[in-house]
Amino acid sequence: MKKSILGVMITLLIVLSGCVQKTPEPEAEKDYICKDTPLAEGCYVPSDDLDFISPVADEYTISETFETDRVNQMPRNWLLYRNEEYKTDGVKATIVENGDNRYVELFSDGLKAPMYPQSAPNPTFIFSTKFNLDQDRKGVAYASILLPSDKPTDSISFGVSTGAVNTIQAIIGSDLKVQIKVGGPFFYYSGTADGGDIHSTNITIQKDTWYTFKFEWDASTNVVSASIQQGDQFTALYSGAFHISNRVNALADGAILVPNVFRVTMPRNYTNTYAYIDDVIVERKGA
Ligand SMILES: [Ca+2]
Repeated sequence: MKKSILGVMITLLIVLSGCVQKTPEPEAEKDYICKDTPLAEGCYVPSDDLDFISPVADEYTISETFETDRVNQMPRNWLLYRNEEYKTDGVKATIVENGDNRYVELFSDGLKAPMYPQSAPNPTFIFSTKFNLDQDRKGVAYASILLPSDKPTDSISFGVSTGAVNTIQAIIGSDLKVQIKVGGPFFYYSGTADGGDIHSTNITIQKDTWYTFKFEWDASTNVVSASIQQGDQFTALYSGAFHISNRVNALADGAILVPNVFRVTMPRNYTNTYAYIDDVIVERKGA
């Protein structure tokens, strides 16, 4: 028995020493050289990807149906503004589920607002997600909105803000009438006497009903427009020329300095407002 254990140990020792001896010297030398010069020739496999830096930011669109977001959570691709003055639940954007559809419940207490720009009527509720169509400078955005009858509602605005066409948005007031606002600053007010232009429409919405709005912009034709879906058709609410804000958001050579966002806002009006949003889609326009 003892002999056999001894035999196994001796065999193991021979095998182990064999392994150590088998390590080739040149490999060890190469490892050492590359440790100090990892980018030297022969120390890495060159890849074209390492040298490529795109000269322009990639364009990307939005396709938010919220079906893969978690119920009771904030939708993951969106930002909701708040600062330390806001109450914990002063603004909320929460995924809710009704049947097999998920969408976002929006809430604003209307009490606080961003501190800047100072003495401006900044909104309390600012909910946004980014896209980028800066090369195309045209696109189509959709969003569906519902105002509930069983919870308080007041005023809500939603639409796109891009470098090429400052802003176009729909405003639904406490009277449920739809207005279209073109231009204006990134939030409500730029401090440059450019508050945007508000156009009334003959549309009044009803509560507890989903409405789909469409916003289009096209720098090549200098047209920006908004419409609302009625049945299978979209009814025009506004169509006009591009509005270029006083605020510098693009350079003369076309370079765009501000992000493209789809944005929902609610004013600082000391009023609780609930609203629901679904199917926020930004697509390329035409071919
Ligand atoms: Ca949905």
